[in-house]
Formats: sequence, C-alpha cells, structure tokens
Amino acid sequence: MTDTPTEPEDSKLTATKRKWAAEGRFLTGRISRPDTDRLPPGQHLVKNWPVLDLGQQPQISEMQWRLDVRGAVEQAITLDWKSFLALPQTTVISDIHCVTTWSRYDNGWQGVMVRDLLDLVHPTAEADAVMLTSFDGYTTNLLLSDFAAEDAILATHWEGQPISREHGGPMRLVVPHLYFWKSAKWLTRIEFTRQDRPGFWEKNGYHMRGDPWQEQRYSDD
Ligand SMILES: Nc1nc2c(c(=O)[nH]1)N[C@H]1C(S)=C(S)[C@@H](COP(=O)(O)O)O[C@H]1N2
Ligand SMILES: [Mo]
Repeated sequence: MTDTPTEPEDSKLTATKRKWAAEGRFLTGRISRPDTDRLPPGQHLVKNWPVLDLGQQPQISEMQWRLDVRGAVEQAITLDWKSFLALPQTTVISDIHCVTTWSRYDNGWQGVMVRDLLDLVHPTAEADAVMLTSFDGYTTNLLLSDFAAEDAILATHWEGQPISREHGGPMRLVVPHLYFWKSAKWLTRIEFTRQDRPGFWEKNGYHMRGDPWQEQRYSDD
C-alpha cells in the first residue's frame, strides 16, 4: 500500500543548512543537562511555533493515511487511521528545541505513546535503531533507546486541536529530548533496524543523535 517516497531534492535550504553544519554555526561549546537547565545551550525561547520542512507539505486524507511498522519486530503491522485511533490515547506536555536555535516550552500533545506502539509490535533483541520515513520523502534515524523515551508520542493533536497540515498533521512524531528534526512530520513508516543509519539531515552534516543539552547539532566529521 505505502510505496517508498522518493528522496527529497537538493534545495537552497538544504545547501544553507549543510553550510551551517560545515561551519559549526550556533555552537556555544557548552554542555548542560535537562535537570539543571531547562533551556539547552545556544537556544532562545519563542512564543510562536515556526514551520520548518523541506517545502513539500503533503495533504494526507484519513482515507489515504497508513502507518507501516516493519523490520526487526515480532509483529509487523500496517495501521489505517481508524485502527491507529483505536490504540490507547495519551496527553503529554513537553518542550521543543529546534537546531536552528528556537525553543518553545509547554506544548500539549495528544496521541499514541511510542511505548504503546512498541508493546504492540515487540522489537526483536537485534533491533537497535529506527529509520523513519514520511509522506514527503523525509527520513530521519533514531536509536531505539531514544525512540522508546517515555515522553515520545505519535501525536495527532496539539493544544487540543488536530495538528495542522503544515506542522505534520494528521500525525507526527514528537521526541522532546532531541532536536526537533528527529520529530518526523507526516510519518508513514517506522522501520526497526539492527544498525543506526543516517536519514536526510544526518547525511547532510547533522548529528546522528542530536541531544540539545550536549549541543549535538552537527556530525563530528
Ligand atoms: N516529514 C518531515 N518531517 C520533518 C521535517 C521535514 O522536512 N519533513 N523537518 C524537520 C525539521 S528540520 C524540524 S525543525 C521540524 C519542524 O517542525 P514544525 O514545522 O512543526 O515546527 O520538523 C522536522 N520534521
Ligand atoms: Mo530543523
């Protein structure tokens, strides 16, 4: 049902952000911890919610929507919209930290906790990472230990309203403890893998993990 989306094209944005990575732009050299500093080094607070993506904002109807969960799992599954909404629904509040230096506190999310999805598919002992693919062709990778964070959520609602198309509706991932590029909008495929492989930004100079408190903005090489 879900075909592999094609890789996004090289754009001006990609070229600019690749250049920032090469220059180490925005790096403060400070290391911090979430329990002592709510705001990670080099970040500033915003009240609005900026839109950032590769410029293709797919319009996915509830009819077309699918979430394909595959790879190193005991129970691969393809969910349609109705079966996704039938999973346990949870609300959480968390902060956003974007690598372009803005942070936004106290975002209320509603949806399916990643941990509830993991209970359903049971990653095998070999599974070490996930590759996420979105309807716009975007990819990003996470270690399973980060994806399984207790506040990671497959979100359908923000502040009580369905997430708008520009912010990744009808469903996006939110992994609050990593830079926001790891939080795939319009998510359609979760592939569990034995090895952590780079996604789109990770191939373009950005860090494999992306911990804001350790300022893991860019790859080391
Ligand atoms: N599918 C998809 N997800 C994506 C992106 C994208 O281009 N496509 N951009 C990422 C980046 S770089 C950021 S900072 C956040 C921005 O989310 P927002 O537009 O809701 O603020 O989405 C992330 N998820
Ligand atoms: Mo970003």
